[in-house]
Amino acid sequence: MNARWPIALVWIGTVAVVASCGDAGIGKALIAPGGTVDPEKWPMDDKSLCKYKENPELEVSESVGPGSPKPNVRRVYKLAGDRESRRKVLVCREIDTNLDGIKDVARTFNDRGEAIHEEADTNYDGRLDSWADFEGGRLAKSEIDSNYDGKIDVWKFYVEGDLLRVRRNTHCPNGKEDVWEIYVRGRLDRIGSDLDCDGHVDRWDRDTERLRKDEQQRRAQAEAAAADGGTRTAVSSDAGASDAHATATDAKADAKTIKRDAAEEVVQ
Ligand SMILES: [Ca+2]
Ligand SMILES: [Ca+2]
Ligand SMILES: [Ca+2]
Repeated sequence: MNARWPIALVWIGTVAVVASCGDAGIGKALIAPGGTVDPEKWPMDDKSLCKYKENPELEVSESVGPGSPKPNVRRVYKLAGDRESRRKVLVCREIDTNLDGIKDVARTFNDRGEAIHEEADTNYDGRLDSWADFEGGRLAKSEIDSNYDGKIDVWKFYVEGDLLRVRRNTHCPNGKEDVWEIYVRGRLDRIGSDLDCDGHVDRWDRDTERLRKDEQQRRAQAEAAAADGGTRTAVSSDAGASDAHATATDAKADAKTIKRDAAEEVVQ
């Protein structure tokens, strides 16, 4: 197991800084094409993401959000239920968050009021760059075009709202994932890197410092338990060895899962 975690973190940090510099450059105007910072001149067509115009049976309500001089929030409703239980249900809500007269984030909802999908133009260049899917109202998957080039390069997967895996395209020209981040109990546990762009992980980097601290804590607890029980044989080098084995097996299992996921994506 390679222990180059700090390098990996610095590298990802660098990517993030470059991305944010790029963001600042691209987003200087912070106005989508056709938009303007002058609310008096907001365009008639606010580039609705809720697509209510194609569905005349839907009801629309416009409201003023915090800090906005004019309505910048649109809610779209449908009528649901039979005659006795007829009610208005929110199906889509969209907002012009940077107040340029162009809608830039929209979320859809099911009949139970749970979020289904969200899409957003986060740098206000007039093109969507962030998509999220929800299951049972909780975030399940998000896809992000982090460098705003029109291609998704970050995929995040959640289980019951907790981040589990992140895949990134950082350097491979085929646009496919080349970095895999595995999270355990919400914490980044390891990073797999595909160095030669063949779709397989070549190197796993781990947070060795955290593993060392966890091991220290485990030993301290085991020693305390052994002292209580009158024996001090609980801690042995075998325990560390079996942990290391479990970790290696774990990483292999992940590599297999990732290969399988990649294969499934090819099929799709
Ligand atoms: Ca806007
Ligand atoms: Ca955008
Ligand atoms: Ca991209």
